[in-house]
Amino acid sequence: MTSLVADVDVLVVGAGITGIYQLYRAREAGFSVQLLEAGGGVGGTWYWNRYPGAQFDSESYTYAYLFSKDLFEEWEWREHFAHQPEIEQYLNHVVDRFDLRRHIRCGAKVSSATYDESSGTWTVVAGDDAKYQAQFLVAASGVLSVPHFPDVPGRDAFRGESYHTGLWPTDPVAFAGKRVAVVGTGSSGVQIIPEIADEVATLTAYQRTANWCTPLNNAPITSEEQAKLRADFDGMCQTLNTSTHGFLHQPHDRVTFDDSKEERREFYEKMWNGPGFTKLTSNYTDLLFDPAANAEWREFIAEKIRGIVEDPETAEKLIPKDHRFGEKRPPFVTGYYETYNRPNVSLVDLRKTPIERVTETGIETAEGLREFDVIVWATGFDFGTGALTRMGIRGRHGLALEDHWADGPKTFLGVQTSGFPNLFFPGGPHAAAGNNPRYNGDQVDFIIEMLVSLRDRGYDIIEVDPVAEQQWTNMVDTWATMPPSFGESSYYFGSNIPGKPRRYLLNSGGRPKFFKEIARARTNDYEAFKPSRSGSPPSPPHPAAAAGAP
Ligand code: NA7
Repeated sequence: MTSLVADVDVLVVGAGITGIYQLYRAREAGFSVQLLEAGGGVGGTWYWNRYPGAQFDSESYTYAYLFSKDLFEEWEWREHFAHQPEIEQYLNHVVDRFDLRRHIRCGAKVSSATYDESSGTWTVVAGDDAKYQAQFLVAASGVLSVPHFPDVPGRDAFRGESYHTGLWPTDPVAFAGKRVAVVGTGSSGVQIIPEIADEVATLTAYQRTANWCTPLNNAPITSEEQAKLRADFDGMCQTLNTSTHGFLHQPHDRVTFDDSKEERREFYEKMWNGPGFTKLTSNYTDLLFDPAANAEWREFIAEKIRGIVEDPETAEKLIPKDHRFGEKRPPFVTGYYETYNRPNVSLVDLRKTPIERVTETGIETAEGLREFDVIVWATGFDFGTGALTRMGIRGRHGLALEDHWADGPKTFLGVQTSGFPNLFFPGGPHAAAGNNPRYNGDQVDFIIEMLVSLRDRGYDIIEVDPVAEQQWTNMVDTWATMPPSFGESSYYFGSNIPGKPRRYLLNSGGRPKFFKEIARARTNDYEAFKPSRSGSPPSPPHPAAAAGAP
Protein backbone atom coordinates (compact mmCIF):
# COMPACT_ATOMS: atom_id res chain seq x y z
CA MET A 1 0.00 0.00 0.00
CA THR A 2 1.40 3.41 -0.94
CA SER A 3 1.97 5.79 1.95
CA LEU A 4 2.04 9.59 1.77
CA VAL A 5 5.64 10.63 2.21
CA ALA A 6 5.36 14.36 1.60
CA ASP A 7 2.77 17.04 0.94
CA VAL A 8 4.50 20.08 -0.50
CA ASP A 9 3.87 23.22 -2.50
CA VAL A 10 6.24 22.25 -5.29
CA LEU A 11 7.29 18.76 -6.35
CA VAL A 12 10.19 18.67 -8.79
CA VAL A 13 11.00 15.60 -10.88
CA GLY A 14 14.62 15.22 -11.95
CA ALA A 15 17.90 16.23 -10.30
CA GLY A 16 19.61 17.42 -13.46
CA ILE A 17 20.89 20.94 -13.99
CA THR A 18 17.34 22.30 -14.46
CA GLY A 19 15.67 20.39 -11.61
CA ILE A 20 18.35 21.35 -9.09
CA TYR A 21 17.93 25.00 -10.07
CA GLN A 22 14.13 24.69 -9.86
CA LEU A 23 14.46 23.22 -6.36
CA TYR A 24 16.78 26.02 -5.29
CA ARG A 25 14.56 28.79 -6.67
CA ALA A 26 11.34 27.30 -5.23
CA ARG A 27 12.84 26.97 -1.79
CA GLU A 28 14.35 30.46 -1.88
CA ALA A 29 10.90 31.79 -2.82
CA GLY A 30 9.51 30.27 0.38
CA PHE A 31 7.72 27.23 -1.06
CA SER A 32 7.95 23.83 0.59
CA VAL A 33 9.59 21.58 -1.98
CA GLN A 34 10.58 17.98 -2.65
CA LEU A 35 12.61 16.65 -5.56
CA LEU A 36 12.32 13.08 -6.87
CA GLU A 37 15.14 11.56 -8.92
CA ALA A 38 15.14 8.16 -10.62
CA GLY A 39 18.93 7.78 -10.53
CA GLY A 40 21.12 6.81 -7.64
CA GLY A 41 22.65 10.29 -7.47
CA VAL A 42 22.18 13.83 -8.68
CA GLY A 43 23.32 15.19 -12.04
CA GLY A 44 20.70 14.04 -14.56
CA THR A 45 22.46 13.79 -17.93
CA TRP A 46 25.76 14.09 -16.06
CA TYR A 47 24.86 11.20 -13.79
CA TRP A 48 23.63 8.79 -16.46
CA ASN A 49 26.08 9.59 -19.30
CA ARG A 50 29.25 8.65 -17.44
CA TYR A 51 30.88 6.83 -20.34
CA PRO A 52 34.59 7.46 -21.01
CA GLY A 53 35.00 10.73 -22.89
CA ALA A 54 31.63 12.25 -21.88
CA GLN A 55 32.10 15.98 -21.64
CA PHE A 56 30.61 19.43 -22.21
CA ASP A 57 30.71 21.08 -25.58
CA SER A 58 29.47 24.34 -24.05
CA GLU A 59 32.21 26.18 -22.17
CA SER A 60 32.18 24.96 -18.55
CA TYR A 61 31.74 28.41 -16.97
CA THR A 62 28.90 29.27 -19.36
CA TYR A 63 27.06 26.02 -18.62
CA ALA A 64 27.46 26.42 -14.84
CA TYR A 65 24.98 28.16 -12.57
CA LEU A 66 25.15 31.94 -12.49
CA PHE A 67 22.73 32.60 -9.63
CA SER A 68 25.50 32.90 -7.04
CA LYS A 69 28.67 34.90 -7.54
CA ASP A 70 30.17 33.17 -4.48
CA LEU A 71 29.57 29.80 -6.07
CA PHE A 72 31.19 30.99 -9.29
CA GLU A 73 34.22 32.31 -7.39
CA GLU A 74 34.79 29.20 -5.31
CA TRP A 75 34.46 26.58 -8.08
CA GLU A 76 37.48 26.48 -10.35
CA TRP A 77 36.76 24.58 -13.57
CA ARG A 78 39.85 22.75 -14.76
CA GLU A 79 39.07 22.74 -18.48
CA HIS A 80 37.22 24.98 -20.90
CA PHE A 81 35.08 21.92 -21.69
CA ALA A 82 34.86 19.85 -18.52
CA HIS A 83 34.60 16.07 -18.49
CA GLN A 84 31.77 14.19 -16.81
CA PRO A 85 33.50 13.42 -13.47
CA GLU A 86 34.17 17.12 -12.83
CA ILE A 87 30.62 18.06 -13.86
CA GLU A 88 29.10 15.49 -11.55
CA GLN A 89 31.35 16.73 -8.73
CA TYR A 90 30.22 20.29 -9.43
CA LEU A 91 26.52 19.44 -9.31
CA ASN A 92 27.02 17.52 -6.06
CA HIS A 93 28.93 20.49 -4.70
CA VAL A 94 26.02 22.82 -5.57
CA VAL A 95 23.53 20.50 -3.89
CA ASP A 96 25.58 20.44 -0.67
CA ARG A 97 26.69 24.07 -0.82
CA PHE A 98 23.05 25.21 -0.81
CA ASP A 99 21.81 22.47 1.53
CA LEU A 100 19.51 21.01 -1.12
CA ARG A 101 20.20 17.33 -0.55
CA ARG A 102 17.68 17.01 2.27
CA HIS A 103 14.94 17.87 -0.23
CA ILE A 104 16.07 15.24 -2.76
CA ARG A 105 15.02 11.62 -2.86
CA CYS A 106 17.07 9.45 -5.24
CA GLY A 107 15.98 6.06 -6.58
CA ALA A 108 12.45 7.44 -6.83
CA LYS A 109 11.33 7.07 -10.45
CA VAL A 110 7.89 8.57 -10.97
CA SER A 111 5.36 6.04 -12.24
CA SER A 112 2.21 8.16 -12.12
CA ALA A 113 1.12 11.75 -11.59
CA THR A 114 -2.60 12.44 -11.28
CA TYR A 115 -4.33 15.79 -11.09
CA ASP A 116 -7.17 16.21 -8.63
CA GLU A 117 -9.80 18.58 -9.97
CA SER A 118 -11.36 19.52 -6.63
CA SER A 119 -8.17 20.52 -4.82
CA GLY A 120 -6.09 21.52 -7.81
CA THR A 121 -3.27 19.29 -6.55
CA TRP A 122 -1.13 16.54 -8.00
CA THR A 123 -0.68 13.08 -6.50
CA VAL A 124 2.53 11.45 -7.59
CA VAL A 125 3.59 7.84 -7.08
CA ALA A 126 7.28 7.04 -7.36
CA GLY A 127 9.04 3.75 -7.98
CA ASP A 128 9.76 3.24 -4.30
CA ASP A 129 5.96 2.96 -3.93
CA ALA A 130 5.73 6.18 -2.02
CA LYS A 131 3.04 8.78 -2.58
CA TYR A 132 3.61 12.52 -2.77
CA GLN A 133 1.14 15.34 -2.93
CA ALA A 134 1.86 18.78 -4.32
CA GLN A 135 0.09 21.92 -5.45
CA PHE A 136 2.53 22.36 -8.30
CA LEU A 137 4.35 19.66 -10.22
CA VAL A 138 7.50 20.61 -12.12
CA ALA A 139 8.77 17.84 -14.39
CA ALA A 140 12.39 18.73 -15.11
CA SER A 141 12.91 15.29 -16.59
CA GLY A 142 15.08 16.36 -19.50
CA VAL A 143 14.92 16.02 -23.27
CA LEU A 144 17.70 13.49 -23.68
CA SER A 145 16.89 11.16 -20.80
CA VAL A 146 15.14 8.14 -22.33
CA PRO A 147 17.79 6.03 -24.09
CA HIS A 148 16.89 4.62 -27.48
CA PHE A 149 17.93 1.08 -28.38
CA PRO A 150 17.53 0.09 -32.03
CA ASP A 151 15.13 -2.71 -32.69
CA VAL A 152 17.67 -5.15 -34.18
CA PRO A 153 16.97 -8.87 -33.97
CA GLY A 154 18.83 -10.69 -31.23
CA ARG A 155 19.93 -7.62 -29.28
CA ASP A 156 19.20 -9.35 -25.98
CA ALA A 157 20.88 -12.56 -27.08
CA PHE A 158 24.40 -11.14 -26.86
CA ARG A 159 26.30 -12.89 -24.07
CA GLY A 160 29.09 -10.35 -23.71
CA GLU A 161 28.80 -7.02 -21.92
CA SER A 162 26.50 -4.46 -23.40
CA TYR A 163 25.95 -0.82 -22.41
CA HIS A 164 24.03 2.23 -23.59
CA THR A 165 25.99 5.47 -23.29
CA GLY A 166 22.98 7.08 -21.62
CA LEU A 167 22.64 4.34 -18.99
CA TRP A 168 26.28 3.91 -18.14
CA PRO A 169 27.01 1.90 -14.96
CA THR A 170 28.49 3.64 -11.93
CA ASP A 171 31.20 0.95 -11.65
CA PRO A 172 33.92 1.57 -14.22
CA VAL A 173 33.81 -0.62 -17.32
CA ALA A 174 37.09 -2.42 -18.06
CA PHE A 175 37.88 -2.12 -21.77
CA ALA A 176 41.55 -3.10 -21.74
CA GLY A 177 42.35 -5.84 -24.23
CA LYS A 178 38.73 -6.37 -25.26
CA ARG A 179 37.07 -6.50 -28.67
CA VAL A 180 34.64 -3.61 -28.63
CA ALA A 181 31.82 -2.48 -30.94
CA VAL A 182 30.39 1.03 -30.77
CA VAL A 183 27.07 1.41 -32.59
CA GLY A 184 26.19 5.03 -33.40
CA THR A 185 28.35 8.00 -34.30
CA GLY A 186 26.42 10.94 -32.85
CA SER A 187 27.90 13.17 -30.13
CA SER A 188 28.20 10.28 -27.67
CA GLY A 189 29.72 7.75 -30.09
CA VAL A 190 32.34 10.17 -31.37
CA GLN A 191 33.33 11.03 -27.78
CA ILE A 192 33.81 7.46 -26.56
CA ILE A 193 35.53 6.08 -29.70
CA PRO A 194 38.82 8.06 -29.42
CA GLU A 195 38.79 7.77 -25.64
CA ILE A 196 38.96 3.96 -25.48
CA ALA A 197 40.71 3.18 -28.78
CA ASP A 198 44.21 2.86 -27.36
CA GLU A 199 43.34 0.39 -24.61
CA VAL A 200 41.02 -2.00 -26.44
CA ALA A 201 42.20 -4.95 -28.53
CA THR A 202 39.96 -3.92 -31.42
CA LEU A 203 37.35 -1.24 -31.90
CA THR A 204 34.69 -1.42 -34.58
CA ALA A 205 32.54 1.66 -35.13
CA TYR A 206 29.14 1.01 -36.72
CA GLN A 207 28.07 4.18 -38.51
CA ARG A 208 24.67 4.71 -40.08
CA THR A 209 25.02 8.42 -40.82
CA ALA A 210 28.34 10.24 -40.93
CA ASN A 211 28.28 13.54 -39.04
CA TRP A 212 29.91 16.90 -39.69
CA CYS A 213 32.35 16.65 -36.77
CA THR A 214 34.71 19.54 -36.08
CA PRO A 215 37.32 19.98 -33.34
CA LEU A 216 36.18 20.89 -29.83
CA ASN A 217 39.57 22.53 -29.17
CA ASN A 218 39.51 21.94 -25.45
CA ALA A 219 42.31 23.17 -23.18
CA PRO A 220 43.00 23.57 -19.48
CA ILE A 221 41.97 26.95 -18.10
CA THR A 222 45.13 28.87 -17.25
CA SER A 223 45.44 30.88 -14.03
CA GLU A 224 45.28 34.11 -16.06
CA GLU A 225 42.05 32.94 -17.68
CA GLN A 226 40.65 31.95 -14.26
CA ALA A 227 41.38 35.44 -12.94
CA LYS A 228 39.83 37.08 -16.00
CA LEU A 229 36.69 34.97 -15.70
CA ARG A 230 36.25 36.03 -12.09
CA ALA A 231 36.93 39.67 -12.79
CA ASP A 232 34.36 39.71 -15.58
CA PHE A 233 31.58 37.73 -13.88
CA ASP A 234 28.94 40.45 -14.23
CA GLY A 235 29.75 41.12 -17.87
CA MET A 236 29.70 37.43 -18.63
CA CYS A 237 26.26 37.01 -16.98
CA GLN A 238 24.94 39.94 -18.97
CA THR A 239 26.11 38.37 -22.25
CA LEU A 240 24.90 34.87 -21.39
CA ASN A 241 21.54 35.99 -20.10
CA THR A 242 20.73 37.97 -23.20
CA SER A 243 22.46 36.15 -26.07
CA THR A 244 20.29 34.23 -28.51
CA HIS A 245 21.93 30.88 -27.85
CA GLY A 246 23.32 31.39 -24.34
CA PHE A 247 26.97 31.40 -25.39
CA LEU A 248 29.72 33.99 -25.03
CA HIS A 249 30.60 33.59 -28.72
CA GLN A 250 30.05 36.69 -30.77
CA PRO A 251 28.14 36.39 -34.04
CA HIS A 252 30.04 37.19 -37.22
CA ASP A 253 29.01 40.19 -39.33
CA ARG A 254 29.64 38.96 -42.86
CA VAL A 255 28.06 36.66 -45.40
CA THR A 256 30.20 34.05 -47.11
CA PHE A 257 30.63 35.49 -50.56
CA ASP A 258 31.43 39.00 -49.31
CA ASP A 259 34.89 37.57 -48.77
CA SER A 260 37.38 36.45 -51.41
CA LYS A 261 38.33 32.80 -51.74
CA GLU A 262 41.54 33.40 -49.77
CA GLU A 263 39.71 35.31 -47.04
CA ARG A 264 37.12 32.56 -46.76
CA ARG A 265 39.82 29.93 -46.48
CA GLU A 266 41.51 31.89 -43.70
CA PHE A 267 38.18 32.38 -41.92
CA TYR A 268 37.32 28.67 -42.13
CA GLU A 269 40.72 27.82 -40.63
CA LYS A 270 39.92 30.20 -37.79
CA MET A 271 36.56 28.48 -37.30
CA TRP A 272 38.15 25.02 -37.39
CA ASN A 273 40.59 26.10 -34.69
CA GLY A 274 37.96 27.90 -32.61
CA PRO A 275 36.22 26.48 -29.54
CA GLY A 276 33.17 24.18 -29.79
CA PHE A 277 29.98 25.76 -31.03
CA THR A 278 31.65 28.81 -32.61
CA LYS A 279 31.49 26.86 -35.89
CA LEU A 280 27.76 27.39 -35.72
CA THR A 281 27.32 30.56 -33.67
CA SER A 282 30.13 32.66 -35.16
CA ASN A 283 30.36 31.37 -38.71
CA TYR A 284 29.26 33.38 -41.74
CA THR A 285 25.73 34.65 -41.10
CA ASP A 286 24.33 32.92 -44.20
CA LEU A 287 25.76 29.50 -43.31
CA LEU A 288 22.35 27.99 -42.64
CA PHE A 289 20.49 30.06 -45.22
CA ASP A 290 22.50 29.98 -48.43
CA PRO A 291 22.99 26.43 -49.79
CA ALA A 292 26.17 27.50 -51.61
CA ALA A 293 27.61 28.95 -48.38
CA ASN A 294 26.81 25.78 -46.48
CA ALA A 295 28.31 23.64 -49.27
CA GLU A 296 31.58 25.55 -49.23
CA TRP A 297 32.02 25.13 -45.45
CA ARG A 298 31.20 21.43 -45.83
CA GLU A 299 33.78 21.06 -48.57
CA PHE A 300 36.36 22.62 -46.24
CA ILE A 301 35.51 20.04 -43.55
CA ALA A 302 35.57 17.20 -46.10
CA GLU A 303 39.07 18.27 -47.14
CA LYS A 304 40.15 18.25 -43.52
CA ILE A 305 38.81 14.72 -43.09
CA ARG A 306 40.65 13.56 -46.23
CA GLY A 307 43.79 15.19 -44.89
CA ILE A 308 43.59 13.45 -41.50
CA VAL A 309 42.30 9.96 -42.34
CA GLU A 310 45.01 7.99 -44.14
CA ASP A 311 42.79 5.35 -45.76
CA PRO A 312 40.87 7.14 -48.56
CA GLU A 313 37.99 4.68 -48.43
CA THR A 314 37.49 5.23 -44.69
CA ALA A 315 37.78 8.98 -45.19
CA GLU A 316 35.00 8.92 -47.80
CA LYS A 317 32.76 6.92 -45.45
CA LEU A 318 33.31 9.54 -42.76
CA ILE A 319 32.24 12.43 -44.98
CA PRO A 320 28.47 13.03 -44.75
CA LYS A 321 26.70 12.84 -48.10
CA ASP A 322 23.08 13.23 -47.07
CA HIS A 323 22.72 16.34 -44.95
CA ARG A 324 23.94 19.87 -44.62
CA PHE A 325 25.99 21.33 -41.78
CA GLY A 326 23.67 22.40 -38.95
CA GLU A 327 20.80 20.21 -40.10
CA LYS A 328 21.67 17.72 -37.38
CA ARG A 329 23.19 18.66 -34.06
CA PRO A 330 26.92 18.91 -34.91
CA PRO A 331 29.24 16.87 -32.70
CA PHE A 332 32.56 18.34 -31.54
CA VAL A 333 35.51 16.02 -31.29
CA THR A 334 38.99 15.48 -29.94
CA GLY A 335 41.14 13.19 -32.07
CA TYR A 336 38.11 11.44 -33.57
CA TYR A 337 39.20 11.26 -37.21
CA GLU A 338 42.79 10.45 -36.19
CA THR A 339 41.48 7.36 -34.37
CA TYR A 340 40.74 5.70 -37.72
CA ASN A 341 44.47 5.67 -38.49
CA ARG A 342 45.05 3.17 -35.68
CA PRO A 343 45.50 -0.40 -36.86
CA ASN A 344 43.03 -1.74 -34.26
CA VAL A 345 40.15 0.53 -35.34
CA SER A 346 37.75 -0.04 -38.22
CA LEU A 347 34.56 1.49 -39.54
CA VAL A 348 31.47 -0.32 -40.81
CA ASP A 349 29.12 1.67 -43.02
CA LEU A 350 25.62 0.54 -42.04
CA ARG A 351 24.13 2.17 -45.13
CA LYS A 352 26.01 -0.37 -47.25
CA THR A 353 25.87 -3.28 -44.82
CA PRO A 354 23.07 -2.88 -42.26
CA ILE A 355 23.04 -4.88 -39.05
CA GLU A 356 21.15 -8.09 -39.77
CA ARG A 357 21.21 -9.46 -36.24
CA VAL A 358 23.05 -9.51 -32.98
CA THR A 359 24.15 -13.00 -32.09
CA GLU A 360 25.36 -14.47 -28.81
CA THR A 361 28.90 -13.55 -29.78
CA GLY A 362 28.75 -10.44 -31.93
CA ILE A 363 27.14 -8.39 -34.69
CA GLU A 364 26.25 -9.80 -38.08
CA THR A 365 25.96 -7.68 -41.23
CA ALA A 366 25.96 -8.63 -44.91
CA GLU A 367 29.78 -8.64 -44.58
CA GLY A 368 29.58 -11.45 -42.02
CA LEU A 369 29.85 -11.85 -38.27
CA ARG A 370 32.28 -9.85 -36.15
CA GLU A 371 32.75 -11.14 -32.63
CA PHE A 372 32.93 -8.86 -29.60
CA ASP A 373 33.40 -8.85 -25.85
CA VAL A 374 31.57 -5.53 -25.41
CA ILE A 375 28.88 -3.72 -27.41
CA VAL A 376 28.33 -0.04 -26.70
CA TRP A 377 24.99 1.31 -27.92
CA ALA A 378 25.57 5.00 -28.61
CA THR A 379 22.21 5.13 -30.34
CA GLY A 380 20.65 8.23 -28.83
CA PHE A 381 17.45 9.12 -27.04
CA ASP A 382 13.71 9.60 -27.46
CA PHE A 383 14.23 13.33 -27.63
CA GLY A 384 11.97 16.04 -26.25
CA THR A 385 8.85 14.21 -25.15
CA GLY A 386 10.25 10.77 -24.23
CA ALA A 387 10.37 11.20 -20.45
CA LEU A 388 7.16 13.21 -20.03
CA THR A 389 4.98 10.83 -22.01
CA ARG A 390 6.22 7.84 -20.02
CA MET A 391 5.54 9.28 -16.58
CA GLY A 392 1.85 8.34 -16.34
CA ILE A 393 0.76 11.99 -16.25
CA ARG A 394 -3.03 12.40 -16.08
CA GLY A 395 -4.55 15.87 -16.18
CA ARG A 396 -8.07 17.19 -15.97
CA HIS A 397 -10.77 14.56 -16.43
CA GLY A 398 -8.12 11.85 -16.63
CA LEU A 399 -6.57 13.23 -19.82
CA ALA A 400 -3.32 11.35 -20.55
CA LEU A 401 -0.41 13.55 -21.59
CA GLU A 402 0.64 11.00 -24.19
CA ASP A 403 -2.85 11.32 -25.77
CA HIS A 404 -2.86 15.10 -25.62
CA TRP A 405 0.50 15.00 -27.42
CA ALA A 406 -0.27 12.07 -29.72
CA ASP A 407 0.52 14.22 -32.77
CA GLY A 408 3.46 15.96 -31.09
CA PRO A 409 3.83 18.33 -28.15
CA LYS A 410 1.55 21.34 -27.74
CA THR A 411 2.79 23.92 -25.28
CA PHE A 412 2.84 27.57 -24.44
CA LEU A 413 6.44 28.80 -24.06
CA GLY A 414 7.55 25.21 -23.50
CA VAL A 415 6.44 25.51 -19.87
CA GLN A 416 2.79 24.40 -19.75
CA THR A 417 0.19 22.51 -21.73
CA SER A 418 -3.58 22.91 -21.54
CA GLY A 419 -5.60 20.34 -19.62
CA PHE A 420 -2.78 19.91 -17.10
CA PRO A 421 -3.16 22.71 -14.54
CA ASN A 422 -0.25 23.35 -12.18
CA LEU A 423 2.08 21.16 -14.26
CA PHE A 424 5.26 22.73 -15.66
CA PHE A 425 8.11 21.20 -17.65
CA PRO A 426 11.12 23.53 -17.95
CA GLY A 427 13.83 22.17 -20.21
CA GLY A 428 11.26 19.99 -21.97
CA PRO A 429 9.86 20.18 -25.51
CA HIS A 430 9.59 23.61 -27.14
CA ALA A 431 12.48 25.03 -25.13
CA ALA A 432 14.98 27.15 -27.07
CA ALA A 433 18.13 25.63 -28.56
CA GLY A 434 21.72 26.41 -27.61
CA ASN A 435 23.48 26.26 -24.26
CA ASN A 436 20.83 24.36 -22.26
CA PRO A 437 21.18 25.71 -18.70
CA ARG A 438 20.74 29.27 -19.89
CA TYR A 439 17.38 28.89 -21.61
CA ASN A 440 16.13 26.16 -19.26
CA GLY A 441 17.04 28.56 -16.44
CA ASP A 442 14.94 31.29 -18.13
CA GLN A 443 11.98 28.94 -17.94
CA VAL A 444 12.62 28.11 -14.28
CA ASP A 445 12.86 31.82 -13.46
CA PHE A 446 9.59 32.48 -15.27
CA ILE A 447 7.79 29.63 -13.51
CA ILE A 448 8.89 30.87 -10.08
CA GLU A 449 7.93 34.41 -10.96
CA MET A 450 4.42 33.21 -11.89
CA LEU A 451 4.03 31.04 -8.79
CA VAL A 452 5.02 33.93 -6.53
CA SER A 453 2.58 36.24 -8.31
CA LEU A 454 -0.13 33.60 -7.99
CA ARG A 455 0.52 33.18 -4.29
CA ASP A 456 0.57 36.93 -3.70
CA ARG A 457 -2.84 37.27 -5.33
CA GLY A 458 -4.43 34.33 -3.51
CA TYR A 459 -4.65 31.96 -6.49
CA ASP A 460 -3.57 28.35 -6.39
CA ILE A 461 -4.36 27.06 -9.89
CA ILE A 462 -2.82 28.03 -13.18
CA GLU A 463 -3.55 26.47 -16.55
CA VAL A 464 -2.53 27.77 -19.90
CA ASP A 465 -5.22 28.90 -22.31
CA PRO A 466 -5.56 26.45 -25.27
CA VAL A 467 -5.57 29.42 -27.66
CA ALA A 468 -2.17 30.63 -26.41
CA GLU A 469 -0.91 27.05 -26.59
CA GLN A 470 -2.10 26.67 -30.18
CA GLN A 471 -0.51 29.95 -31.22
CA TRP A 472 2.86 29.03 -29.70
CA THR A 473 2.72 25.55 -31.21
CA ASN A 474 1.85 27.00 -34.62
CA MET A 475 4.82 29.35 -34.34
CA VAL A 476 7.11 26.41 -33.52
CA ASP A 477 5.82 24.39 -36.48
CA THR A 478 5.82 27.29 -38.93
CA TRP A 479 9.34 28.40 -38.17
CA ALA A 480 10.72 24.89 -37.82
CA THR A 481 12.32 24.71 -41.23
CA MET A 482 13.69 28.23 -41.15
CA PRO A 483 16.60 28.34 -41.73
CA PRO A 484 16.00 26.16 -44.76
CA SER A 485 19.03 23.97 -44.07
CA PHE A 486 17.03 22.41 -41.24
CA GLY A 487 15.42 19.20 -42.32
CA GLU A 488 13.53 16.41 -40.74
CA SER A 489 16.51 14.07 -40.65
CA SER A 490 17.38 15.23 -37.15
CA TYR A 491 16.25 13.99 -33.79
CA TYR A 492 15.07 17.58 -33.31
CA PHE A 493 12.06 16.36 -35.31
CA GLY A 494 11.84 12.95 -33.61
CA SER A 495 13.04 11.26 -36.79
CA ASN A 496 15.33 8.81 -34.95
CA ILE A 497 12.40 7.05 -33.27
CA PRO A 498 10.34 4.77 -35.52
CA GLY A 499 6.68 5.82 -35.55
CA LYS A 500 7.20 9.12 -33.70
CA PRO A 501 5.30 12.07 -35.23
CA ARG A 502 7.62 14.36 -37.17
CA ARG A 503 7.19 17.62 -35.27
CA TYR A 504 9.83 20.12 -34.32
CA LEU A 505 10.63 19.56 -30.65
CA LEU A 506 12.52 22.75 -29.84
CA ASN A 507 11.38 26.38 -29.80
CA SER A 508 12.10 27.61 -33.30
CA GLY A 509 11.59 31.23 -32.17
CA GLY A 510 14.46 30.76 -29.74
CA ARG A 511 15.21 32.86 -26.73
CA PRO A 512 14.19 36.20 -28.31
CA LYS A 513 10.67 34.90 -28.91
CA PHE A 514 10.55 33.51 -25.36
CA PHE A 515 11.70 36.82 -23.87
CA LYS A 516 9.14 38.72 -25.92
CA GLU A 517 6.29 36.47 -24.81
CA ILE A 518 7.19 36.54 -21.12
CA ALA A 519 7.36 40.34 -21.24
CA ARG A 520 3.86 40.29 -22.68
CA ALA A 521 2.67 37.78 -20.05
CA ARG A 522 3.93 40.11 -17.33
CA THR A 523 2.18 43.19 -18.66
CA ASN A 524 -1.17 41.44 -18.92
CA ASP A 525 -1.01 39.71 -15.51
CA TYR A 526 -0.27 36.23 -16.90
CA GLU A 527 -3.65 36.26 -18.57
CA ALA A 528 -2.70 33.41 -20.90
CA PHE A 529 -2.21 31.24 -17.83
CA LYS A 530 -5.76 31.69 -16.51
CA PRO A 531 -5.10 31.89 -12.74
CA SER A 532 -7.97 30.61 -10.55
CA ARG A 533 -8.76 29.38 -7.05
CA SER A 534 -9.50 25.80 -6.01
CA GLY A 535 -13.12 25.39 -5.03
CA SER A 536 -14.28 27.64 -7.90
CA PRO A 537 -16.84 26.05 -10.26
CA PRO A 538 -15.27 23.14 -12.17
CA SER A 539 -13.98 23.89 -15.62
CA PRO A 540 -15.57 22.13 -18.61
CA PRO A 541 -13.87 18.96 -19.90
CA HIS A 542 -10.84 19.57 -22.04
CA PRO A 543 -11.74 18.98 -25.72
CA ALA A 544 -9.40 15.98 -26.01
CA ALA A 545 -10.90 14.33 -22.89
CA ALA A 546 -14.41 15.08 -24.11
CA ALA A 547 -13.53 13.44 -27.44
CA GLY A 548 -13.00 10.14 -25.66
CA ALA A 549 -9.46 10.08 -24.33
CA PRO A 550 -9.33 8.05 -21.10
P1 NA7 B 1 22.41 10.91 -31.40
O1 NA7 B 1 23.04 12.18 -31.73
O2 NA7 B 1 20.94 10.75 -31.60
O3 NA7 B 1 23.20 9.77 -32.18
C1 NA7 B 1 22.73 8.46 -32.20
C2 NA7 B 1 23.54 7.66 -33.17
O4 NA7 B 1 23.03 6.33 -33.20
C3 NA7 B 1 23.46 8.18 -34.59
O5 NA7 B 1 24.70 7.96 -35.21
C4 NA7 B 1 22.37 7.30 -35.19
O6 NA7 B 1 22.43 7.21 -36.58
C5 NA7 B 1 22.71 5.99 -34.55
N1 NA7 B 1 21.56 5.09 -34.59
C6 NA7 B 1 20.34 5.30 -34.07
N2 NA7 B 1 19.54 4.25 -34.33
C7 NA7 B 1 20.29 3.38 -35.04
C8 NA7 B 1 20.04 2.13 -35.63
N3 NA7 B 1 18.82 1.57 -35.56
N4 NA7 B 1 21.03 1.51 -36.28
C9 NA7 B 1 22.24 2.10 -36.38
N5 NA7 B 1 22.56 3.28 -35.86
C10 NA7 B 1 21.58 3.92 -35.20
O7 NA7 B 1 22.66 10.53 -29.84
P2 NA7 B 1 23.94 10.83 -28.97
O8 NA7 B 1 23.78 10.10 -27.69
O9 NA7 B 1 25.18 10.61 -29.73
O10 NA7 B 1 23.85 12.36 -28.71
C11 NA7 B 1 22.67 12.89 -28.11
C12 NA7 B 1 22.93 14.25 -27.59
O11 NA7 B 1 23.74 14.14 -26.42
C13 NA7 B 1 23.72 15.15 -28.45
O12 NA7 B 1 23.02 15.80 -29.40
C14 NA7 B 1 24.27 16.11 -27.44
O13 NA7 B 1 23.30 17.06 -27.07
C15 NA7 B 1 24.60 15.25 -26.32
P3 NA7 B 1 21.52 8.20 -37.49
O14 NA7 B 1 22.21 9.53 -37.44
O15 NA7 B 1 20.15 8.26 -36.84
O16 NA7 B 1 21.50 7.56 -38.82
